[in-house]
Amino acid sequence: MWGIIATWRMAKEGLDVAVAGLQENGSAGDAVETAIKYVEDFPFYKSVGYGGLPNEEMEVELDAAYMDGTTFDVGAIAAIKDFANPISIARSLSLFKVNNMLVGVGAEKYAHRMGFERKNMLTDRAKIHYRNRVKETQEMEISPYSGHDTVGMVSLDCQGNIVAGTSTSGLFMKKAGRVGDSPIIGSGLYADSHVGAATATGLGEDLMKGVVSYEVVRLMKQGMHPQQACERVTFDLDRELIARRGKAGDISIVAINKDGEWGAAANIDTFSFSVATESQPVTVYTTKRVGDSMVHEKASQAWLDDYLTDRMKPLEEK
Ligand code: SD4
Repeated sequence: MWGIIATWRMAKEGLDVAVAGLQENGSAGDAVETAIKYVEDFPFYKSVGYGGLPNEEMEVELDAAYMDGTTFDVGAIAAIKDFANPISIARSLSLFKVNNMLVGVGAEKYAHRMGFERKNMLTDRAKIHYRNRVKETQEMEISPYSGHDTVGMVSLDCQGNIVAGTSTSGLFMKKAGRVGDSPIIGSGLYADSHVGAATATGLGEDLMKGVVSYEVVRLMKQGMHPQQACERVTFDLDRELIARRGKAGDISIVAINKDGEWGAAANIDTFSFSVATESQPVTVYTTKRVGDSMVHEKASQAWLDDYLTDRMKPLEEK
């Protein structure tokens, strides 16, 4: 039995490649790294890797993490600049006994020493987005923060190993040095091969308040189905945040368990996710909350195409 589920439609093409490996008895670790690298390399996704939107100072700072649910090895990097594949750097850090999470200059020194590919991650398109946003915030007093497409992925392989990974450029226009939930074990991701794994996307500052990925795995350990666990954690945190703080940021979570069952939930109407298992080809769903549960709908080919067309359309300077 194998399976893989990831946040957003943008993971689809990466999953296509990863699934070929899983079908051939490949490892969940390789599946997650391969698929996330694919997303990192694609220049039109604005919140991951190359083409990711920059911080306030027009610099792209990237966060990524990797967790092996069998050994509990964890590796993470935060606020790293100018490296092509943060997920691979995070995975390599997971193999050490200590120094598993590196930030900023320290992370860059490590990546350089290990021979990871250097790359200027700021694209001309991202610069246009940046300049447009500066104008918009000046003229319309809108919040500068947006960008909500972190790739989070969890996978189960035929050997029963479960792995989780994340990669993001974080929030558009964030402060230099700001780190979200994505590289934080327990918040952005968590994996336990005896149970399952979960990963989140949304407003890191709020996701961290619920340590959501660990919570989902904890509930699955108590016997909850991944779908129910994702719903419970998403809706509970949404409710708590509104009660305590007046509003809740975006929360979206996907999960898989050791039997290859999966789940997804969000407190927003625009969330999509990509999933494949031994009994299901790569499928993209959109999902909406109806009452106290989520209703998943298979995305049509037209929706899938529109998503890409929209992200790849020419961008004009305002
Ligand atoms: C963060 N959670 O840095 C990330 C952003 C995100 O989809 O998920 N974007 O807060």
